[in-house]
Amino acid sequence: MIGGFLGAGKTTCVAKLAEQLSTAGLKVGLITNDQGSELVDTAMLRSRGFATEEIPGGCFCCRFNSLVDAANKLTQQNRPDVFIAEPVGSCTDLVATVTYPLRRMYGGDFAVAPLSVLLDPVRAQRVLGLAEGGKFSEKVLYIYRKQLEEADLIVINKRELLDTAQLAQLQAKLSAEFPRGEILAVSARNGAGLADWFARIASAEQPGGEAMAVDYKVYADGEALLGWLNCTVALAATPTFDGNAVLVSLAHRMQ
Ligand SMILES: Nc1nc2c(ncn2[C@@H]2O[C@H](COP(=O)(O)OP(=O)(O)OP(=O)(O)O)[C@@H](O)[C@H]2O)c(=O)[nH]1
Ligand SMILES: [Mg+2]
Repeated sequence: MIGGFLGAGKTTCVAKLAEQLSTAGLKVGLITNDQGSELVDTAMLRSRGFATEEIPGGCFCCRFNSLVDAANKLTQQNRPDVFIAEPVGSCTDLVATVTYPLRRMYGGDFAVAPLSVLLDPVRAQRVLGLAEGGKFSEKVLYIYRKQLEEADLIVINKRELLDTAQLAQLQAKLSAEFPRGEILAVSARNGAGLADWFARIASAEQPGGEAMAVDYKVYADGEALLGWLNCTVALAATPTFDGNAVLVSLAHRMQ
């Protein structure tokens, strides 16, 4: 499982890991997950030729059966050696809701790799109080911090966005506040650090141990504070236009 908050770079990393495993001769099956349906992540991964199943309409931490169904569908398609699953970016408590039941009910069928939790370093700097900028409300922050608390591997992605001093400061802050997770720094965009991280995932199983305590009332309230927009839009015009410019302008207006 490759988790982490919204926009941390999960899908980008899933595609990179899938590419690397395929090159090494392994068959991969990818599982995407989000609140809506017809997920853009699924379309993106399928367009790159990967066998992909999606679990729409809620996190798979609350829909364990649909996760197993997705794995079974992929098994029928191409018998993957490795499944890579991307949970919804607002999802936490994956050890209790996915790893434990997988082990208990399907222990002989799956070996579960360490849980990676990605983070966007610019957001993390703000959220953890290292830089000025937008912060989360308390209940969303609760989810964000729970994700990091649960991580076996805390993976700082987009590391090229920070200079060396900023990266060291973020690493120190993370290891002080979330001492359980091992901290890695990668860039899915330029490939830095990916080989080490992927080797770590491939060579170990998720350690056992107590599941963390989660207050599901706060968790649910936090999720409810986040907004999702699911829609498909077709734009057409007779004179040609710059699609990127349209998207940038739309994003600025939403912001
Ligand atoms: N600068 C930089 N951007 C990156 C990197 N990795 C991913 N991104 C960008 O971050 C944005 C989000 O990436 P995704 O892979 O879609 O992130 P995600 O975590 O799957 O997002 P959700 O599924 O929506 O939660 C995209 O614009 C990516 O191109 C990186 O290493 N550096
Ligand atoms: Mg994604």
